[in-house]
Amino acid sequence: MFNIILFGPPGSGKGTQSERLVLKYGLKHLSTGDILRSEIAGQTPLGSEAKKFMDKGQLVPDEIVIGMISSALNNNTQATGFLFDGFPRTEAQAEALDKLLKLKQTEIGAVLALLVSEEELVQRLLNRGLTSGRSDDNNVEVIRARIIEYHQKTSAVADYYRKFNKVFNIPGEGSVDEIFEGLCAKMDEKMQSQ
Ligand code: B4P
Repeated sequence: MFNIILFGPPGSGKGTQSERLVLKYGLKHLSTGDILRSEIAGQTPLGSEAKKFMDKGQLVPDEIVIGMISSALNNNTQATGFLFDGFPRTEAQAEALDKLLKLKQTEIGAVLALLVSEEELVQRLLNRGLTSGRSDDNNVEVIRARIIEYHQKTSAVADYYRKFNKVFNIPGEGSVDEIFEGLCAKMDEKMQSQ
């Protein structure tokens, strides 16, 4: 089983590249952002709680997202590997994920970190906001708040996995194809050395 985390700030291409990586490597895609948006669309109690945070550009509380990932792992016992997209986003989430994977006698094989400048992130998210209908994409202040949350809480996740030599930086600017090639080169190298 080979599990990866696709890591990076909001708008760095995690969702875009995840779609391609899961097709190529047969991984099960787990995106906490997608799960939260489907809870909001289904008007569930979890969704209405999460929306309060997402609309302000804040992270949803750890206990909510850790519970979601725990259920998703239990519901996908046949998976041959997971791609975690947008999770973990805090050190507490990273520690919880490691414990959940250990119970399943597996671990994170690599953290692929997409590097993108802040101005490019803001531009991409504003562009997506023109068509996505996402309330967290169409307001520059909310976008900046998401980037601040990333620096204050999420960048520590990379430091956590760096202690285990699992973080690999991948250039995240350029065409979607070029970035995908960079990701695949590192994936292939890590899978072969496993
Ligand atoms: P997410 O759904 O994870 O969304 P994201 O970080 O905004 O986007 P992503 O990085 O996947 O987007 P992509 O670059 O592909 O999170 C949304 C919110 O949910 C969070 O703010 C938080 O509130 C909550 N949440 C989710 N997980 C959580 C957790 N674990 N804990 C707490 N809260 C959590 O796409 C961006 C745009 O760039 C697209 O329009 C795309 O087409 C474009 N793009 C992609 N690659 C490009 C390229 N190479 N060149 C130009 N444009 C590109």
